[in-house]
Amino acid sequence: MAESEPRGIRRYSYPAGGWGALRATARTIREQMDAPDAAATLLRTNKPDGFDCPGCAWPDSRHGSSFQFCENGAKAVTWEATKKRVPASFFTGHTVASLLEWNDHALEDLGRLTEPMAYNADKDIYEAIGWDAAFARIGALLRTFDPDAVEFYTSGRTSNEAAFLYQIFAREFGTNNFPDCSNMCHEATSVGLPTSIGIGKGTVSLEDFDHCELIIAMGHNPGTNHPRMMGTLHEVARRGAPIIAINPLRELALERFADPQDPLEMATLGATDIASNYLQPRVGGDAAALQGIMKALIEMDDEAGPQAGVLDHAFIAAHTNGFEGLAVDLRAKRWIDIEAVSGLPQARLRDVARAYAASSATIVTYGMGLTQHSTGTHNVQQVANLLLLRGNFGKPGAGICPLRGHSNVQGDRTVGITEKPGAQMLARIEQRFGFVPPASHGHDAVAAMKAIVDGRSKALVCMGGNLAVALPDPEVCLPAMRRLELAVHVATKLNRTHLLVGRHAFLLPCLGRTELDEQSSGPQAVTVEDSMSMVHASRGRLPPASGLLKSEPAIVAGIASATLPESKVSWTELVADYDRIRDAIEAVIPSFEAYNARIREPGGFRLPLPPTERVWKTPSGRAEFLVFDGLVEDAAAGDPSVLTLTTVRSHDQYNTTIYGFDDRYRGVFGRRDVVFMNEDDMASRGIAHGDAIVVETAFGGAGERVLRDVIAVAYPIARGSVATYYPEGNCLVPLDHVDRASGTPSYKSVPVRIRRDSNVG
Ligand SMILES: Nc1nc2c(c(=O)[nH]1)N[C@H]1C(S)=C(S)[C@@H](COP(=O)(O)OP(=O)(O)OC[C@H]3O[C@@H](n4cnc5c(=O)[nH]c(N)nc54)[C@H](O)[C@@H]3O)O[C@H]1N2
Ligand SMILES: Nc1nc2c(c(=O)[nH]1)N[C@H]1C(S)=C(S)[C@@H](COP(=O)(O)OP(=O)(O)OC[C@H]3O[C@@H](n4cnc5c(=O)[nH]c(N)nc54)[C@H](O)[C@@H]3O)O[C@H]1N2
Ligand SMILES: [Mo]
Repeated sequence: MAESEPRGIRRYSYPAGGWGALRATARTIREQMDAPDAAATLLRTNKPDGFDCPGCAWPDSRHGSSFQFCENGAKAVTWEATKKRVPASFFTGHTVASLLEWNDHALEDLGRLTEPMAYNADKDIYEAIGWDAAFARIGALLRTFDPDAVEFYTSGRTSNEAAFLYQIFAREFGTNNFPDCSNMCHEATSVGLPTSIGIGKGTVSLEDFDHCELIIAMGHNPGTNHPRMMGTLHEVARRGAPIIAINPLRELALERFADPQDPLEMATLGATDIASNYLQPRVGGDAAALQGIMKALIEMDDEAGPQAGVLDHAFIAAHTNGFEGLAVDLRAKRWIDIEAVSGLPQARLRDVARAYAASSATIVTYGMGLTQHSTGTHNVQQVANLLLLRGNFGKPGAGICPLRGHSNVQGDRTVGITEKPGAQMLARIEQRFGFVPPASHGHDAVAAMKAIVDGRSKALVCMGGNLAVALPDPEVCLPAMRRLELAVHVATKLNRTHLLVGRHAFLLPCLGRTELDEQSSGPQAVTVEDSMSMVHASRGRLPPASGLLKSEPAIVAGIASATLPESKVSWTELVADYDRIRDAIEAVIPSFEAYNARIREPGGFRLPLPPTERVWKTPSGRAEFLVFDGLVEDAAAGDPSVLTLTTVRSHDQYNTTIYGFDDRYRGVFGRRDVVFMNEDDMASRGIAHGDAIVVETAFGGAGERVLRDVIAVAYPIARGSVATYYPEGNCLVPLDHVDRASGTPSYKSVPVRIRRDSNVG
């Protein structure tokens, strides 16, 4: 057994943020950029005349009157604006097979791609190719496939303009196969909330955080993944409004945070307590916890009477359906089951119910900890139920706040990236462009990969991202990618998905957010939509990483013109001036009226959110309480030898982009091969801190999956729960382990058994 602290594992004894964040930023800048360039670039992040930070979708405070420091935003920006380059000659010296031995960090750390490349299967290398030749070859190949055998993936950094052109191209080509990163992320929100409140988006604005009396923060880690949100939480905590964190892991930033924007805290090495109450449910225990809180509320209401105001009966009567059904279901649920499944004692859930009943304006914020479960859609709907019980929609300081992932993942969906298009959008596409778009439903991300695995899909076009690595089940997905006839990747940096070449593969390097996008009518702006439905412009200023880069809209237009010689769309004209693309978006998507005028206003504009006016676009015209019969998420629950594994991001990564090997706030330095475990779960298995362990799935059939070469790290995590990093942990997630309602992979609820690795140590 291991004795003292394992290598690289030590407690981080400072608050989150603070000087540690400033130091880490300085290091990142040193590694990737020259300091003066970095300063000028970072100062233009999220400013009205600057670019939108590619880091996250949290909105900008009053649209950026002053610079907002953000460590992980700085990493995202400098990682894109790096001085490192991958020239075409690099590929001559490295076969694709040899590059596949490299890890995610090393590949991306090579720097920016600089020239279009085409795969030469005879030599197993990528070779430089001119843009026109690349487009011509891609177009000729695409024309040979049945359109429904081609997948068009979008990663959520794509601008509204690029995403819109991309969907128009794919639909004119003839398919609705639009896998996108949102399918792995907030699809449970997009599917769950429309049934509840009539729209699949968050309902709060930043101003609401100035008025809320309580925040319940569930399943997200803002100190790492939405650091600019920490400024907001810090303000809320300082004015004394309670913040209740519900997370199986103790996350430092939710406990204590020093705001680098606060000179006094920085000077005095002070910090602010963020969560006033921290509940650690079992992984996958959220639906049960939410039902426990609601059950307690209903019991309080039953006791105090309807006039006491525990529930907002006037709101319930005027605006909702289904309350009685929910109340009956919750009264019948047994505390003993709720406690067992949530892992939380009744008394703790009652505390939350009391705090909630005392607040007249509550916001619930949530992230992947809620959505990436086989019950993801139900989890989200239980959050909506909780908010509806006290009328927490359509009043200041209240609402639901899903923390979206990529900086424009929400916008991509708004402008038409969807495998299930509505009739209205299709009719408007036909009206505006004069072709008949297909109506039959296409593939989401998991369905697309299944079609590739089965050989039904032959070609894949990726607008950014690292699809094969981001999806579950690399043992199944990676080999399947090698059977593709054609793969086309529009990208800024090299990653493993680009190396899973089939017969034909192309690597098309594009401009990033930070770079000047010059088209024939002059410099262009693109637009993006943040987590709070604000649409605004983003203008890059840096000289492009190479003279050979093209913008994403220009690349879509190039592929489209070459693929569809008879196209009804004037691709060249649209790309010459992005105002024309926005006019076309306005013609197809009704909520964008006066698009070009409105994005010229500083800060942009907000898309309509009917629930904020207590208007419910559901079939009944009311908000719906939705009963979730179940409590238990996975079949193996109840078997004490089975633990539930969740996969999380470290502080030094952006999804599959691994910036570095530290996870400072969780006390991990220079390694990622760790599994966080509860000390009691370790003791009962004879595992010591630092021991090599084997993690094996416990689905109970043939073909269980195994993760080796990892160590156990004792961590304050709920009993019965374990956590490891994404994407390393993806080998434990079967491709069909998904939320049936939304198709979201259940990356955060994998039943596993863990034992000491007897071959090591
Ligand atoms: N720096 C940085 N920023 C990012 C990203 C990044 O990788 N790096 N990714 C972007 C993207 S695409 C996304 S989607 C967001 C992701 O942002 P988050 O949603 O914050 O992402 P995760 O790290 O996956 O995990 C979230 C939290 O969920 C908790 N959790 C795990 N399982 C459960 C559970 O069963 N119940 C509850 N209640 N909590 C649970 C984990 O302990 C963790 O604190 O961030 C975006 N921003
Ligand atoms: N186990 C597990 N798996 C997960 C998750 C999890 O929590 N656990 N989270 C899921 C989630 S929420 C998401 S969103 C997905 C992420 O899935 P993806 O969005 O597919 O993955 P990323 O890692 O964000 O993609 C990184 C690549 O994007 C490219 N890129 C960067 N900037 C640009 C740009 O401006 N333009 C273009 N064209 N390309 C660019 C670079 O080449 C880079 O290598 O992963 C999912 N997978
Ligand atoms: Mo995401």
